[in-house]
Amino acid sequence: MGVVNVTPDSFSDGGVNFDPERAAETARRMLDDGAAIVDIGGESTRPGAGPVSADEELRRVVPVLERLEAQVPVSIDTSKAEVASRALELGAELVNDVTSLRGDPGLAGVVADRGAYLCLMHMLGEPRTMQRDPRYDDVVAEVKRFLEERLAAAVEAGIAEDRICLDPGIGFGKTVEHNFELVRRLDELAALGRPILVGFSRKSSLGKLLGDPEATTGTTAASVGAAVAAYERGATILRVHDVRDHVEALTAAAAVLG
Ligand code: HH2
Repeated sequence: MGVVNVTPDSFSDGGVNFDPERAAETARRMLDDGAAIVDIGGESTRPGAGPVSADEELRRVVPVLERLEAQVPVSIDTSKAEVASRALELGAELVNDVTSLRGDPGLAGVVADRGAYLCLMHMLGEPRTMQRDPRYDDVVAEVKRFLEERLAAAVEAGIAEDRICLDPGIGFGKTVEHNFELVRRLDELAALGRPILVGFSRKSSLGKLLGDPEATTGTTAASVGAAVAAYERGATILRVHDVRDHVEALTAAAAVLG
């Protein structure tokens, strides 16, 4: 899954794809580079980020979706029913909701009515405050319990279980060690029976691991290392910014692992 942030302020690619023409070009290039789907988002959820209105989010993503003319497999990274609804009309097939249907009471109905795919992600708190001293007794057990409960709520709301994937939410209310432990024990989340999505790409834990305690991003090489490890532990969808590097590495890893 290639990441296209149509935002001025995303943590690693803020501003790069803010222009709709440029964003559409990036999305097409990611497909050429081997992405199966591109995740288009109009709201940054980086630590400290504040919310964006539905009107502003629509102003950002609709021109990109229009340019792609439903010719590219698209995931819409949004928590808002109104944005998801318009994106699905314009050809998106998956709704990637970092709030796991807790942000907008109308979103579950939109996903259910349209028969869209859905990603449910774990987040502790909200982006504005989530990195202030996150604590768990057992991070994997708690994330698993949360995802199990949100999966049940989504199914209860009429969304077909076989359309749902789950995501531990790397960096969303977690320390460096929490993030690595979640990938190390990913098999426990995979035991929920749904495909697992992991988004470690460029995240600050990778920069911190490599010795910079103030890092806000990680390198491509470190991202690829984390993605290959996640794949080996059972991840089936890797959400990444540098598509070609990841596709090459994962192709080699798949050949070795068989
Ligand atoms: N991470 C980000 C955004 N959306 N969605 C899922 N399912 N999983 C993730 O790990 C995830 C996500 C944050 O990364 P990015 O989109 O690059 O940055 P920003 O939120 O600043 O736009």
